[in-house]
Amino acid sequence: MGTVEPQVATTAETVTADGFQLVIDALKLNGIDTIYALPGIPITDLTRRAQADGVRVLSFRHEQNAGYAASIAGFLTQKPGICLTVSAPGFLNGLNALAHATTNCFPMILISGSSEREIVDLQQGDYEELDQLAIAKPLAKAAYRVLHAEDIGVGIARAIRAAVSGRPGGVYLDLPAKLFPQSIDAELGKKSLIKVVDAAPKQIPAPEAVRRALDLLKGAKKPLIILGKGAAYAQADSEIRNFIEKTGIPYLPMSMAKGLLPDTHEQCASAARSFVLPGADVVMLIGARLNWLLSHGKGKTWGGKSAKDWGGQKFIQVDISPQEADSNVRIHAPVVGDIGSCVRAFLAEMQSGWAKPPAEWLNAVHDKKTGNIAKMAETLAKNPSPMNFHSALNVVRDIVRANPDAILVNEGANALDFTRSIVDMYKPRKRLDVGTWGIMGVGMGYCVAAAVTTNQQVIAIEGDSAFGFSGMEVETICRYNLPVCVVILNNNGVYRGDEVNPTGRPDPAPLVFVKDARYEKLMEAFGGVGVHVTTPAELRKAMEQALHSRRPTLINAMIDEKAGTESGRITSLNPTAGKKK
Ligand code: ADP
Ligand code: TPW
Repeated sequence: MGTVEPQVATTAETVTADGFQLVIDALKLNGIDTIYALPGIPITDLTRRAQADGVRVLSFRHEQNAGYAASIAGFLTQKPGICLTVSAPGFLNGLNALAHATTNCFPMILISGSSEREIVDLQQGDYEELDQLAIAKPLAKAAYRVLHAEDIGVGIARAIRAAVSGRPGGVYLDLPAKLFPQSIDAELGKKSLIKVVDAAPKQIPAPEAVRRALDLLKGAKKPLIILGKGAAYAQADSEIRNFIEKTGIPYLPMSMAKGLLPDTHEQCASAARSFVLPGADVVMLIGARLNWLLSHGKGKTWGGKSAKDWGGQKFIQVDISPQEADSNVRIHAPVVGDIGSCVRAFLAEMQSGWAKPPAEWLNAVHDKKTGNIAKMAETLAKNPSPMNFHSALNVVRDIVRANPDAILVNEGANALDFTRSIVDMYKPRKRLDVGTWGIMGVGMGYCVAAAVTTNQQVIAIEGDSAFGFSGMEVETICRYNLPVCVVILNNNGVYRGDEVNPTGRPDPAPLVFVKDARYEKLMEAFGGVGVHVTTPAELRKAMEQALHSRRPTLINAMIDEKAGTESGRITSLNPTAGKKK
């Protein structure tokens, strides 16, 4: 321990390569240049030697955050993000992020060291014994174990293909401790490695599926297009924009698809969401699932009479997964393929001419949208004391408009919902948030990966509860001196901070935190800049300084503790809050 080992061992007769080296070489051969890790037995030397060999190794304080970083690196780059952990507890800490990657369709590989197979299988009690492969399987798109050094090349190649091809997802790769010191002839080792060719092959949609979809869209009186994060992932930005503009159809971006076209685009219907969903007659989904975030395509949101009623829309679904269609409601026109190829096929087919949707529909959407934007502008212009979500986010909105290349990381409940609706995004893949599960804890891991993979300024808008899940990684942000500005919208608790313990006993209510906590001091503890602000003017100044300096900064923005709704916008899913009404 403690020294960098030589890359190859030389004896009198042969030159050998060990398992450590082959793993590093296999990753490098496939263009993987960054690992999000937390060292320990048996992968300590893997982190050390990877760094010595030119791989960027970002070392975290908790594996969950390393895993979230890897997952979002996968989303941003289309290459699998690599998370490297120790066995049993480290693996389990990383597993959350692996499941998150699978759920969100992000390509990621969780590589965990593991204990001795013979002892694990007989349950004889090894150091950190756990049957990791079996546990990972149901949560991963694929899971593999490599036992012999000569199979490392195949193991890494299979993991990469599984992560990025088709619908992307999380892959688990189990590397037992005994694998790393195994030596094989260096030449043989080199030959055993595989450079994966065409890891995510194009999937061309069938011409009849393309025509069926366009015929349906053409015949619509009130068409709508919904862009999901699959569309953002696909990196077919100009084709998607051309397609939307050529159709003239209003579109709604899902949260992480915001900015694919600027939110200020005249066809963007975000400000008229509750009008266009029930109003539309034909809806084209591009890289978005009809899951809970879209009320499963039915119920009152879609104009249905009750929670289970269909609203009568006809759906076109563009997705790489052939199994996705009909998951919730009937899909009249599934188009299976990668989004770039599908949209190109639509554009080619539309050469023969395309009429814009009826003016009646476009005008109705426009009027609704203009009215709602005007109402919001009034709210944003207010300057209440204490500061509330709106007055704080009005500042963030201006800062993002002035810095459209900055990446916005966002988590919380109210902090999430208000930011999503108030802060316009102008470029693709600039908004990263809680995703399909609405998960808290992605914040600081996402910030690290966003800064590292893009070198852009990162702004994180965090609820005070949300921040707590990954807060210790501000040390990581300071250690690597990343241009991250964290803004905590601090209302003293989960959702809000004014609840009291009804018994009168000294324990605070379960949703309430220490009042007026000085989170900014956490950043100062590691050499970053901490700022405590109570007004929009102070917030603006602090954010401008952070972006100008690119220094790690944490702004503790004090918000009215009475501001905020329980569960934010999803109160309807909360049984207790529902009963209270
Ligand atoms: P959102 O949460 O933004 O609505 P989802 O995560 O529900 O988005 O849906 C993303 C969809 O995009 C998934 O069904 C996935 O199969 C699909 N997808 C991901 N990448 C591609 C791609 N390159 N081409 C086509 N579909 C894709
Ligand atoms: C892994 C449940 C959803 S939102 C939230 C929690 C705990 C925090 C809301 O408070 P916050 O934001 O962040 O201060 P705000 O603006 O409303 O005050 N554990 C996980 N994921 C989720 N979603 C939860 C718990 C939850």
